[in-house]
Amino acid sequence: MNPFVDMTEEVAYALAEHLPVVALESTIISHGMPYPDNLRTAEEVAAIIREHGAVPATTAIMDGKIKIGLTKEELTRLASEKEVIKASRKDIAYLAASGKTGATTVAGTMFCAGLAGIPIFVTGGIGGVHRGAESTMDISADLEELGRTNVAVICAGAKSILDLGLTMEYLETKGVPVLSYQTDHLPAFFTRSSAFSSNYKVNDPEEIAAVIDTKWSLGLDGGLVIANPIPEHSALEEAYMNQTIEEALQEADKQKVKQKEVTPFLLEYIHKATEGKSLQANIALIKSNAVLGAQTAAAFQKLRNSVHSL
Ligand code: PSU
Ligand code: MN
Repeated sequence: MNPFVDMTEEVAYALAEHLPVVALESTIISHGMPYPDNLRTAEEVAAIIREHGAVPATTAIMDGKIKIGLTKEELTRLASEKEVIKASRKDIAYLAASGKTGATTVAGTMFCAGLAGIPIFVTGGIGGVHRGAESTMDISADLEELGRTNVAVICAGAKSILDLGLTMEYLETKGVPVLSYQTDHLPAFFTRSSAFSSNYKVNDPEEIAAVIDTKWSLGLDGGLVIANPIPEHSALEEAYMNQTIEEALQEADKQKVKQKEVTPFLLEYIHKATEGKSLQANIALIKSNAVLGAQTAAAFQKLRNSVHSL
């Protein structure tokens, strides 16, 4: 095992025994939701994953160690401390070398999960190509990571703070399949559909597991996006959300928000402007993703175990 990696016993045991494991990110805790909702949600998501037969493994860099699985104390630190660094691929080496602490984004978590050998990862929404990226070049490192690291990401699509059309183009260029769960549409995080279609509709966890397994068996390296629409009763009104997102983008422009601050700024603005409605939606969709993620991890592990026992 890599000397920088520090895995909990629970996760190490599950991996050694070929039991289903689900990786979870920590930027959603430190930068995606306010305290204490973030801590409560992280714990509830972990509980849902356990109830559905998989072991949750939240990743982060803590005091220079790449953590695979967090204790309650570590989760609480990430959820409540103000100055936690948002850790994407580019941040990991510095944080590990200097003994610092950071919460991993989708890109950061995919890297850590790949290092630990965890193929399935659950989150809320992925980063993507920002609106206006043709002049700002603001394209999330999440997309590059999806192009290179063998981890399947279960999410609720991407928020329309992004340019969803350009995000789909970029994923296509990188060879990343976008599968949508029980729908042909690309879900847009707060809403169950968008103006875009996914690449393929998938209907159950076994079908998802088969695509993942086949991809990697063929040597088609890189990730997959599995987009699970937000539960119907938690979805928000599209026109209302689009207007709020417009305001958020204008405010970010006015305040000249740049680089890694852009996404957290927009998320916080939307949270405040919707008086918590966006937070409730966020919590509902990540719990729903946790169910599908645990089921997919179980189906994928079953496939892999049956091959190994031949
Ligand atoms: N989108 C969300 N919620 C989030 C994020 C994105 O709806 O919490 C976080 C994730 O950690 C994602 C990161 O990986 O923001 C993307 O940041 P950036 O756009 O700076 O790459
Ligand atoms: Mn960016």
